[in-house]
Amino acid sequence: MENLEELKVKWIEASATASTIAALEEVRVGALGKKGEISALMKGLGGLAPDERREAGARLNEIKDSVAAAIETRKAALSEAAIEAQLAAERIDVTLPVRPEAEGRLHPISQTMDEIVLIFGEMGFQVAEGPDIEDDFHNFTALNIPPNHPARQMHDTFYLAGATGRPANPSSPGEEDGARLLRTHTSPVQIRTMQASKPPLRIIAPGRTYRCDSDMTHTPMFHQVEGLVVDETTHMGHLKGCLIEFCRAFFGIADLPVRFRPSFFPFTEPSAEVDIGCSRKGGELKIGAGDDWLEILGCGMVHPKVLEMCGIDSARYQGFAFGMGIERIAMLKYGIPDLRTFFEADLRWLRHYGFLPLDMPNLVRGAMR
Ligand code: 2U9
Repeated sequence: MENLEELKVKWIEASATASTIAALEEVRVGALGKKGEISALMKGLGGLAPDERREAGARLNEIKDSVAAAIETRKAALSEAAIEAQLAAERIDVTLPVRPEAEGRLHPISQTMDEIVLIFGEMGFQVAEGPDIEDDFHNFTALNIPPNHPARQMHDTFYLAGATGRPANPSSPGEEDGARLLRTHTSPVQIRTMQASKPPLRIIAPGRTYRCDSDMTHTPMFHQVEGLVVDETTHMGHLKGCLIEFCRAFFGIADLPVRFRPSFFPFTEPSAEVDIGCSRKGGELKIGAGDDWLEILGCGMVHPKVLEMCGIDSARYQGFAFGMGIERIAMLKYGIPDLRTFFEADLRWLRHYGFLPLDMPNLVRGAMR
């Protein structure tokens, strides 16, 4: 009997100290398996006298149950610990920033366009789009640009070659109204919008434009955003309020000085150019400070002839329009010194001047870095 007590203590201790499920299984096999120590003793009961067999059998059954219970208890504890360890190993902190840090960058042109769309979007403008390949009517004629205007010359505009693309008279390409060309401004988008829908209109047209020009400050393809508002009571005060508000929101300077200087465009009358206050002291440009001026966009009241050519009654409706070069205002806002670098697809440049995809512009923090 004393031996049996030792046997019980031995296997219960072995169960309690098994450090893995596999080790515990070895304990179970050693004690209770077919050839296990306790099973073997039970098999040997047959050789005992009836009284002894009854007593030893009861004792062995009690030991077997105790060891089995100890094994179950340990098994539950080990399983629980295994699950806890797995959960700890697989834990993910969803509040951590994305890793590894994104490699891609948004091009400053995309970022600047997003910012412009956001500001005008808040003012109630809708974004309009149109084709890059245009015809003479939508790019020039409907904008009151006369047939011999310099912009229509071959050396300023990319005309498309081919049956319908080649101008009838190369020195005066506009004579063939069906001539196809790469749009020189996004204005044809506004022309098409006016032809297709009735006022009131409030749209901006961002996109690529093309001019036959290439030097330090011009690239053959560049980006513009133009805007157009047409309604019955639209006047110069609306134009000024809208553009002053835009300049201040875009540069993130609440009291940015803005002035309107008389100018001329065939498609607007009166026309103006818009300057913002700056300083150029010591050769360094600072926007919003000092007593110097910097031109950033052009604008005006839509010429009545332009409204009429798009089927809008100029006696009832008036409109204002504006246009700006995106590269130019991106360079000013983000201190990019050389226009041509926008188009070099240099990854080092993009890493320096580009924007993180999640660094979305918003009105409070107009994408300032
Ligand atoms: C319609 C009527 C009028 C758009 C306008 C400007 C003045 C302007 C330049 C800025 C720099 C082009 O990129 S740039 O070279 N644009 O100064 N654009 S008013 O006027 C329109 C447009 C469409 C139907």
